[in-house]
Amino acid sequence: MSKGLFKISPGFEDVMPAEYKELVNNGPYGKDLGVSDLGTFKELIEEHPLCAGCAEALALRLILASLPNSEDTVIVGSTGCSSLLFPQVAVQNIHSLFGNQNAVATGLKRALRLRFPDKVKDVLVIAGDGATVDIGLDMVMQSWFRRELITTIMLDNEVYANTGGQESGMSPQGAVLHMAPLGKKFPKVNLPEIAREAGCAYVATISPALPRRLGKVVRRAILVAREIGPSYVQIFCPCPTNFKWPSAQVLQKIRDRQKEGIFKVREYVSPEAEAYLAGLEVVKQHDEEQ
Ligand SMILES: Cc1ncc(C[n+]2csc(CCOP(=O)(O)OP(=O)(O)O)c2C)c(N)n1
Ligand code: SF4
Repeated sequence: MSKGLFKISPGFEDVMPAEYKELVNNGPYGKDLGVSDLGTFKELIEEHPLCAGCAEALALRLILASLPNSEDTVIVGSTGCSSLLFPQVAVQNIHSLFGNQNAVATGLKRALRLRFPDKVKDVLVIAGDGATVDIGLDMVMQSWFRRELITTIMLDNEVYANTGGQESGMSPQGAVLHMAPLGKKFPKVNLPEIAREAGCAYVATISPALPRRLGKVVRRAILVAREIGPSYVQIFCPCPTNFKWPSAQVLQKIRDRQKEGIFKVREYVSPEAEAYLAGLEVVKQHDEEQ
């Protein structure tokens, strides 16, 4: 893949906004970056439409800074708050119909392997909890059963945020939301456990309050999905707008929930994936530097 992935069409150099020119001239391609490098390159245009303090936006920036091979990565998104950000990132991405993301990613990954047999092409799904655990669960699980070599990342904001606050399978029991005024009656779906049982070789839960660990987890998940099997990362990023938290308190709320044991950081690595990762010297070095 050319490092000049995003280009300004000839004749438009003078009229393109300065921040887009910066994205073109200082994107992440061909650099070995990690979350510690955020701020030294341009991964996202400033004026994105997500709310102030949105933990999904933070998680997305950290994911973008952790891709091991950004110029040869395609992200498959789904309808939801995160999809508003995708048109403005410096990575190739596809928008899929709500819930279809793992089916689209499966076809794409297979096609890329046929078209570029000698190249590594990473395919990453990034979708909300509604798209992953509710409407898309069938296709998510079928991709795991078949051991498709893709990474699935759920942005777990614990609500259908983009449509105004319905409860999702990931809303905690008792959660009172804009459109669930009586409180949710059932506990959160344990998707990490389901992912492990369904055949994922690497499963992790993490939050943007732990940026370096998030970077490490995303990197490991993508590397495992190259060779060993599907991987799943669940990022706890509750929605301040729907839970009515002040923007500046989101990370503290996440840390509080971790202290209370409501949110737990977890990592499952299959023995095969463990051996594979241990053999990748370059991963170890990078992880130590972060
Ligand atoms: C096929 C289809 N069904 C329903 C919708 C309506 N819809 C758009 S966004 C959304 C909720 C998204 O929730 P989630 O996946 O949790 O992402 P979030 O917005 O919370 O980040 C729904 C139901 C749609 N756009 N397409
Ligand atoms: S509604 Fe919630 S998840 Fe959506 S952009 Fe706003 S803070 Fe983020």
